[in-house]
Amino acid sequence: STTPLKVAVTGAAGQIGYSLLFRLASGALGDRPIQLQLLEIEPALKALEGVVMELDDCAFPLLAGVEIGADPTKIFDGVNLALLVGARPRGPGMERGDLLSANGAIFTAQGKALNEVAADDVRVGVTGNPANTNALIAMTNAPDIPQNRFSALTRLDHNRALSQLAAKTGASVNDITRMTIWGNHSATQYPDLFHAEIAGRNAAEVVNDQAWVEDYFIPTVAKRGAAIIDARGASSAASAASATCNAARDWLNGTPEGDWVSMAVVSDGSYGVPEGLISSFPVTTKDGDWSIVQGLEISEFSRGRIDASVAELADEKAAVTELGLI
Ligand code: NAX
Repeated sequence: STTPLKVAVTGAAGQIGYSLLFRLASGALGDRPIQLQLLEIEPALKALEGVVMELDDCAFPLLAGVEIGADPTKIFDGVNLALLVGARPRGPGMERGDLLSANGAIFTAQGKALNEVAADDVRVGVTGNPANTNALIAMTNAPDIPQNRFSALTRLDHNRALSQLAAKTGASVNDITRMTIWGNHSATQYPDLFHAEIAGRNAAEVVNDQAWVEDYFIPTVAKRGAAIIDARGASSAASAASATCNAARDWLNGTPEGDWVSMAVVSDGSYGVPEGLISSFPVTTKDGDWSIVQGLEISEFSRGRIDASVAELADEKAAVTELGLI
């Protein structure tokens, strides 16, 4: 029998968790059995027990076991994949510095625990916001884990961009390849369709409407999270869970020939993004490793957008450095 893939999920009793756990257990990563290791803070453990009861009640054939707890050094023990979803949301009157410190405390501790107890092949995907900077904090606090094992989620933004482009052109999302999200998972992100293709044709040429790209496509994708909060009264959860699964599956199993995905990963200086920042890039994956797609021509328009988002990442890095978190 196949050894189960040991998957940690933090913030497992939260909104995203409520969607994510059931997707993972029903085979979103493939047909290998999985063991779920669920981390929550003490006050949420009772609610998490209820979620585990529901997981049990699904009788998922691939679910080999579930363990829950509030101690990351126990929950992360031997994990092959850690999905860091739980984070401190911005409360009323909270300044950016307060938000970064609150999350810094979470992601320094989790980085250290992963460093100590995770499996040698661990991959760490950060969904909790501010995702790029939380990933940077975890990575920096886990010096024995190779830096390329950390990534922050921009796949939801990527999927949103696919969906908007499909709606505009009448194409199916299945026909769209090579979409890219650059930069930070924030309102400054740059969804880039200039290299995207629709059934093999350049997407920007198919759209042929620069005003739509600038005034509709980019802001709609970048501000979609806020639009969902407005409509639903709660932040995106099912779509975030779905994207978290897509990102993990492709990281572990590889991207299709001729296509790529967006992942926020540590920069090696590609495309002028300062080395060491965790920024979203077009990446291909193979055998559990990613590589940044090279050689794309960046127009002046794209350059300005990428630089603006990367500048925000550099600011966040400076702020967490000043706070002593990295
Ligand atoms: P919820 O507030 O519903 O759930 C978060 C859970 O994390 C809570 O149950 C809380 O108890 C738990 N938690 C807090 N501190 C923890 C710790 N130290 N260890 C373990 N668990 C801890 O939020 P939810 O809607 O599930 O969103 C989770 C995170 O995803 C948020 O930071 C949110 O901003 C972020 N998002 C990221 C997205 C992305 O594309 N990267 C999109 C969706 C979402 O906004």
